[in-house]
Amino acid sequence: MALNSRKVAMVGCGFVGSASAFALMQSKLFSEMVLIDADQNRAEGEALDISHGMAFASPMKIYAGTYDDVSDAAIIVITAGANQKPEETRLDLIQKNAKIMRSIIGEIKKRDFEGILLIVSNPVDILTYIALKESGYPANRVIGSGTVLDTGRFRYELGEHLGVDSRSVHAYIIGEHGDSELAAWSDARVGGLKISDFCELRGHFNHEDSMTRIFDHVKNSAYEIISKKHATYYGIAMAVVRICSAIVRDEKSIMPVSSLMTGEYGLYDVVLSIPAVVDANGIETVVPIELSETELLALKKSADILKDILKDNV
Ligand code: 6V0
Repeated sequence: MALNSRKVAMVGCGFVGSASAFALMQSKLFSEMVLIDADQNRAEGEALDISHGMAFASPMKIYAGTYDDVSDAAIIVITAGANQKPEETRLDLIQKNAKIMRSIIGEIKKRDFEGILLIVSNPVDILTYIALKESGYPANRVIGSGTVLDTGRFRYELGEHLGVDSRSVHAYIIGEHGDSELAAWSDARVGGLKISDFCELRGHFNHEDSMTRIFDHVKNSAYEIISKKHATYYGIAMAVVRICSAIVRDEKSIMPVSSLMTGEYGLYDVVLSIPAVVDANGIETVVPIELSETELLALKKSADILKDILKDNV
């Protein structure tokens, strides 16, 4: 079936799926959106509720559907699966969510789908790897939201600390979207300056301490939000819009989505986040930014943790 570049499908309409669908409706990127959930009532309720906002945005078709409706979609966003409960890590979700991911990919594979799979469910790196292997699609078409959200949180916190627009902060969180992620400090720039130089420009001379505190806060922010409101969804919804925009508009934007490593930093056969050029075909190329020795070791450790889990679960 010919691909409809203005059509998106959302599989999973819980907190993350519905917030993402709501943000996508407002983004005006698509003219058609199909919502699918194991709980059909939930998908129908969300489709109705979100449609009622359309009169204040712009017209599009939003409906609860089935897998028969995904064949011509440009992007299928998968947010289905259990979320973290207080005290749970993302990796604790693997058993439940791997099974759900396999069943969803099984359904998609029965259809003639030629678009991009965007995996959001956690643990996102492991589930993206599973989606890649189960679907048999080329690696450029299977993307995880990875550390795009963490990077957004990082840029926000750095922007607040330094008193600049977070969009002027170029700094990445890379590796696992989870406890072993790391900040690529050596590559971080604000308005072209090294982050340490920008700190000094702002009169912050204890930047080592501040940077440690900011990174820890970013890494642990999902735990903090979940302990306070039981789920996180607005930040990731905006990250989903950002990734979809890069695909739909063929932007060639660079963002740390999770993708299959094929030798970058000596890493193979593992999915994790490093910056990548994202366009209409999904991942155009990964951008192996320069890392310090300590950062490289941390990235390899993150990859080892993910590989150990893959060994036991895939
Ligand atoms: P939720 O609110 O429990 O929603 C999950 C939805 O999935 C429910 O509506 C279920 O009915 C549905 N579902 C379950 N099984 C299936 C199936 N086989 N087919 C279709 N639908 C199904 O969870 P929430 O929306 O909060 O989280 C969803 C996932 O996103 C979790 O794995 C989270 O950990 C993950 N997140 C990922 C983030 C990221 O940065 N990648 C950020 C936040 C949450």
